[in-house]
Amino acid sequence: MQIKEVSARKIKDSRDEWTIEVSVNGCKASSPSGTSTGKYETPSYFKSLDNNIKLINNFKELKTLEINSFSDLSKVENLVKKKFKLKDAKQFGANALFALESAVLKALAREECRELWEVINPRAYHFPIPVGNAVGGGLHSKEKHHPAFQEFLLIPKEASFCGNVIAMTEIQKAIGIILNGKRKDQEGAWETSFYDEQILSIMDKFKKKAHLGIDIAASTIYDNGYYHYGKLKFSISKQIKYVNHLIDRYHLLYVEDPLQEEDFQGFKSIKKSHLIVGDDLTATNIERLKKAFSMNSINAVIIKPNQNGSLLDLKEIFEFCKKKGIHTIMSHRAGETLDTSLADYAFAFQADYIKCGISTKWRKVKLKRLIEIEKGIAGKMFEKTSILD
Ligand code: 2PG
Ligand code: MG
Repeated sequence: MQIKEVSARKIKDSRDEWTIEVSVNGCKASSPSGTSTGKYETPSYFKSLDNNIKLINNFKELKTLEINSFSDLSKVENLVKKKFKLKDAKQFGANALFALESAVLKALAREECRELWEVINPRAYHFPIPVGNAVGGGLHSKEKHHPAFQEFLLIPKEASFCGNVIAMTEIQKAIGIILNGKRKDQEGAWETSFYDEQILSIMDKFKKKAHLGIDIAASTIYDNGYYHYGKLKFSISKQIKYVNHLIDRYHLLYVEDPLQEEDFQGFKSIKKSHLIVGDDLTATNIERLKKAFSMNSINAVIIKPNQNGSLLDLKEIFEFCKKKGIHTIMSHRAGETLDTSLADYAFAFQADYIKCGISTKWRKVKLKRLIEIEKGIAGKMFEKTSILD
């Protein structure tokens, strides 16, 4: 596929904030952004969003590129490095590079009449399990008195992706009735002024249908050696004890960022019988992931494409995780666009889980896209084995 057209503009995300959208041969891709951003994320832009837009709109050399496979994205990255004299293409800005690469792949998929995921991995077959944010707190909440933890998560137990989406949607509605939920936060999770453990006790009632998880996003409650819960402050060892107690008490299957983003050592002391997930700790950065793995800090990792920028890096991260038995969770951001490519990437890279919310249109489009892929695959299998032949 010859790149014939490239342009960039800014669009609003789900929080009404500006983000980048790139078009390649008429195929559009955009980048989300976080609210609780990790210190070690690749910067989103090269100086500024407006600067990236200007640079992409004047990047004529891109139109000399011929892209015929996923690995040809290296041609894009090499050109970015050469043109802007960068050591690493990611210095162009993670949001800008991700939207550019994603638009290139979408254009290739359209030219080849294939699905986006097929361009990366035509042999993909396994569907991720959704990890749905049912109740929100932390920096994602606008309530004056809100839970300290950022996300209270449902991990449903049905056999199909579609069944899992239906289950978690119904459970979130039922939880909303108990909480007397009126509003939803940035990610479509219920806003509430209930305390963390009250919410966990409510969610525990649904344990037959879904495992429970939490994203503590602990960097956001950490300051000067202590974790802050309103007027209470926990030392590091008390926080570790508290998290281990919650894991046992509520049978938590999943705990994301239980400690702040520097504390590889502390993460070692969190029980690994369940999923102990690095997000701000690892920041979708292969070096930090390797360190976290070698120190036994985590056994699962959040992977956010816009936290890194390079889809080639993402592939390497997934390969490393598969080799080492680290569970993978492809994840959305608090500020999302209506781009559905996250669903295709989760399937193409065979992520074990996808965290992309439960409700509001920005989250639902991604769930629907995976249901569409699931239906398409089931249809193809039926054609192959059709008893009607
Ligand atoms: C997280 C994410 C997404 P944010 O912490 O896992 O849920 O939040 O996009 O604000 O970083
Ligand atoms: Mg997180």
